[in-house]
Amino acid sequence: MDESRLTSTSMNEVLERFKAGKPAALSRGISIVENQRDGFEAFLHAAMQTKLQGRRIGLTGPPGAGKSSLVALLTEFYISQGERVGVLAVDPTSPQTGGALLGDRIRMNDIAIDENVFIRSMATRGSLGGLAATTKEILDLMDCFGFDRLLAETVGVGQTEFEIARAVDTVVVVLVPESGDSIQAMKAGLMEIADIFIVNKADRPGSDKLVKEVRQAIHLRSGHNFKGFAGHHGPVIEVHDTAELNELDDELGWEPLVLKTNALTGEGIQELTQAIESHEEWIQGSGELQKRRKLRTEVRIREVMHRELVNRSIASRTVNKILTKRVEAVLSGHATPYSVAMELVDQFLEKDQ
Ligand SMILES: Nc1nc2c(ncn2[C@@H]2O[C@H](COP(=O)(O)OP(=O)(O)O)[C@@H](O)[C@H]2O)c(=O)[nH]1
Ligand SMILES: [Mg+2]
Repeated sequence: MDESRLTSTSMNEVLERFKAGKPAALSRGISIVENQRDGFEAFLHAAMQTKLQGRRIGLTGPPGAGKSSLVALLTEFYISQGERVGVLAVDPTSPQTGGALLGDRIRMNDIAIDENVFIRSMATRGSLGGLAATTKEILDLMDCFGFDRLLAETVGVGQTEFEIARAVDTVVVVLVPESGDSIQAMKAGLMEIADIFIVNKADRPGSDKLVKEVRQAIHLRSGHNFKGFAGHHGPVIEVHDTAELNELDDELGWEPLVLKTNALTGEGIQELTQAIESHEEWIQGSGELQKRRKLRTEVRIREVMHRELVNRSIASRTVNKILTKRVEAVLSGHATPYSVAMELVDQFLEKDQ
């Protein structure tokens, strides 16, 4: 059925079936959010009347690094532990959509029919509110559907991936020996978001070298932060701003792990699951999870506010009326887009509240 034809009655139906735990309703719900169907925010609000508590793992890295293969192996592992797993793969580089993205993995096909697994792929299309925002909303929706574990695969690394990374608890960055620009990418900020580095395709030449390089980069980074600082138990260096302080906290508590995997043979997967578990224990025990969730919630509220304000100002009659009139003033040189915009914002905030 064409989602755009959904009436609000059928949206309610979807909601009811969603709450009853029907995977088909989750699929429909995701489409509603993805396409920002009228009333999708009310839909999310109704669906989210429950605590979000899925454990969230994000995998990011260059195309072809083996993220999907690793996601398949992780999924297999978690369902073998009796967990219910939700997978969201965001791949703007792939022309394919739907299950096709993951469906070409024989392994994925195998697990895709398991009732404890839900897999959804998403291209950029349909993400009207921005890919990052939509992805986060879909993750939330999947979370309140009740998965124990959420796996998010994104192609990175760019601003979108950084944002999505903030929506998960543990970020796994997947690199491969042949992506020569890996270290370059790290300089662009990968170090900030990675909790675990995976050097996949361990069967390929150069993987040990890459592991070494990544470890060096990690140490260089902490070396830089701890310039003149004796070590973890030494005197605390002077810190001038909170961002720096947070980084310092991170450094003291968690140093990214670097592991090698071969997703074709499954080599290193057990170590990966252990690394994820250690990281989860650390974020829970250290209060970092609490901190991340708080920040995440704050950002989400602001994003929704931002979207709402934009939509309301577009629909505002006051704004539209003045806008039409003031365009002439700009054209004749009596005003500038800036003065008019300021006037409009002031008017909008006063009159439309
Ligand atoms: N040789 C080798 N190939 C791998 C490994 N992991 C994945 N691949 C292959 O690399 C290709 C891309 O894998 P995929 O999981 O789709 O990568 P993604 O784009 O990061 O999701 C596929 O053909 C995989 O079979 C590995 O550890 N070794
Ligand atoms: Mg993939």
